[in-house]
Formats: sequence, C-alpha cells, structure tokens
Amino acid sequence: GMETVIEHWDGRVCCSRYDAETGAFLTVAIHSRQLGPATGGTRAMAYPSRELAVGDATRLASSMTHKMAVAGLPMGGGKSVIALPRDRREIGEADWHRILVLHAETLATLNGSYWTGPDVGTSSADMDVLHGLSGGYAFGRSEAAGGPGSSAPETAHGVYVGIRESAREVGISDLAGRRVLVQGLGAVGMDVARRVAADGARLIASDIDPLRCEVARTELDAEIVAVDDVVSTACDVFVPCATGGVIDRRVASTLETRVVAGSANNVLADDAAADVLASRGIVLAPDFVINSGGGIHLVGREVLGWTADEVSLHVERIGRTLAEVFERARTERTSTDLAARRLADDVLARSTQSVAS
Ligand code: NAD
Ligand code: PPY
Repeated sequence: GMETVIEHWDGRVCCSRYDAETGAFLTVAIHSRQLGPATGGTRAMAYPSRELAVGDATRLASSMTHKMAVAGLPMGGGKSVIALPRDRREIGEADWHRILVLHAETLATLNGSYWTGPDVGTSSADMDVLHGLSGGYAFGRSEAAGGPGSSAPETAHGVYVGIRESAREVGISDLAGRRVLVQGLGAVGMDVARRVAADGARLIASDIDPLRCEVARTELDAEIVAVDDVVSTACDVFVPCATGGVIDRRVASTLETRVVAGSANNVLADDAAADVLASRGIVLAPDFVINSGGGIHLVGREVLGWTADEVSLHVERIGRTLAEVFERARTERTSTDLAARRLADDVLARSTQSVAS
C-alpha cells in the first residue's frame, strides 16, 4: 500500500495528475530547496502501480538533494516520474507530445521552484519541448536548441573516475585483467564499458536488449551474461547502470564482487543492504556521489556558466569526494552509504540559506 511505499518521504511537496486520454500518471516531487531551486530529471516508464511511481519519485527526489549537496552545487533536490500505461517505446508520437504538454504545464505552475532534466525514458529533444512550453524550466536541451546536450558522457566520466577510486580502496590500482561487470549498456553503461575496456579490463556485460549486448561483444570483446544471472556472476567490480533496486539484503549477502560502483540511482533496494555489503568488506560507491557527473554537467553549464573543461575538472573531483566518504566510513565504522549521507547532511546543516527551504 501507499504507506509502505512513501513512508520515507520527508520532502516539501509532491503533486500528481492523471490524464485519462493517454493513461499517463504524472508526479513531481520537490524534496528540498534549501541550497537552491529543486532539480532532478524526468523519468518516463511503465510502473506496476501509481503508488510505486510516487514512491520512486519521492525516493529519487531525496537522493537528488544529497547529490547536489555532496557535489557542491547550489541546487535542491526534486524529480519527476511519468508513469506510462505501457512501455515507453509503445507510446505514439501524439500521445507522447500530449504528455509533455501536461508535464510542462506542471513545471510552469511550479514557476521555477523545480527545474527538470533528462532521465530514463526522456531525451534532450524532450527537454527542448519542455523548455519551450514551460517557460524555460528544463535543463539538458539539445545543442541545436542552445542547450548543453546529453548528460550521459559526463555521468560516465564520473562513474569511471569513481570505479578507479573504489578499486583503489580494495587494493586494485590497475583495472587491467580485472573482471568488470557492467549491467545495462545504455547511454552511460556503454560509455563506461568502453573506458574500462580501454584500460584492459575483462569486460562482462548484460542488457535486456540483445543488440546492445552484440555491440559490447563484438567491439569490446565482452563476455555476455543473461539478465537474470548478473547478481550471481563473480567479478572484481560490479557496475550497475540499468535501473535501481538491484541490491537487497539477500543479494548483498551473496554478491561475488569486491566493489559496487555504477550509475544507477537508488541501487540499494532496502536499508539493510548497505550494512551487509560493508560487513562483507565490499566497497560501495554511494550512487548519489558517483553518478553526479551528469548533474554537474547540467547545473555547471546552465546555472554556473562553466565551460565543458570546467565541468570535466569538477567531475574529476568525484574521486576525492569518494575517498573522503570511504575514510569517513572507516573512522565512523559505518557503511559508505551512511557516511555519504552524513557528508550531505553536513553540507545542508552548514548552509545558511534556509529561507526558501
Ligand atoms: P539508458 O536508458 O540509456 O540505459 C539503460 C540501459 O539498461 C538500457 O540499455 C536498457 O536496455 C538496460 N536495462 C534495463 N533493464 C535492464 C536489466 N534488468 N538488466 C540489464 N539491462 C537492463 O539510461 P542511462 O542514461 O544510461 O542511465 C542508466 C542509469 O543511470 C539509470 O538508472 C539512470 O537513472 C542513472 N543515471 C543516469 C544519468 C545520466 O546522465 N544519463 C545520471 C545519473 C544517473
Ligand atoms: C540525476 O542525476 O539523477 C538526474 O536526474 C539528472 C539531473 C541532474 C541535475 C539536474 C537535472 C537532472
């Protein structure tokens, strides 16, 4: 029921609307505006229930608050979820445009309290439409429309930097010959796969899309594993780049890896998973730290006026930040996940700009 799904919610506003014509159920969650206007992408996919869609929006929104705080960006956390009646690829052009019009209407209503961006199921082309129709409250427009383009390359850059730092934490200074398992060969995962393959890693990969697996097999010499076999496949570094909820306490207790470091938001399915990983000596790079490269790209370019080179330098700092998180986890004897949350909470507590919270 609803209670178990949104029990965690300690944010400011969560609003939803239903569109009978397309069957879409749209939710925007604003978790915090303490550090600045709330921001976070729009996710469009099918959900088993409205409750699970709202639960995803609220959980992802609070993760964005942590992400912005730890990355040192002057923004709060929010997220949009568009729960579709069927798979995104099966939604026609006209229906999809109508859905974007409705979402833009909500963005306009929120009047700058929340700025969206791309996420799973939405693209830079969609941001062009949302930006135009909402009055400008969308990051990540296409370069043709004057935006900074996809955030995926900088996300992948940050994940790669984070993989190197996390591996170092378990004594792996070189990825050559190491088994790196990439789950999800999308915009981020395929880019990360190319980077680790270039370092000489033994790539293992999985995707629900056989064509993407074929690309990784032929171009990167990847060994392909079935989607259902991913969490039981032994590796040195596990890189989840598909959707969230991959590691629950049971998976955490059996996962045969030394490091978990990928882009997927909310990769942990329950509260116990982080402690189980820590107790087994598996180093987890907290998702909202390691996947902040895309946010750094969007907010850096569009709010702070950074160049692509300045963005890249800030993304490199994810390595330092992770080292700080790992050190804190060691000294405070906590999971890395809790250590990163404490780091974010420290940033929020230090901020004096509390009027608009
Ligand atoms: P994407 O849609 O391009 O790629 C996701 C890939 O995962 C697809 O190829 C899909 O077929 C595959 N997939 C889905 N379910 C799977 C499963 N069960 N097993 C294996 N593969 C599966 O998305 P993306 O932009 O690459 O993002 C990947 C993840 O990283 C998402 O969780 C997203 O929220 C997160 N993330 C992305 C960014 C960004 O800038 N793109 C930033 C932060 C976080
Ligand atoms: C994410 O990082 O999960 C996002 O949703 C991408 C994003 C980041 C910052 C602003 C807008 C979208």
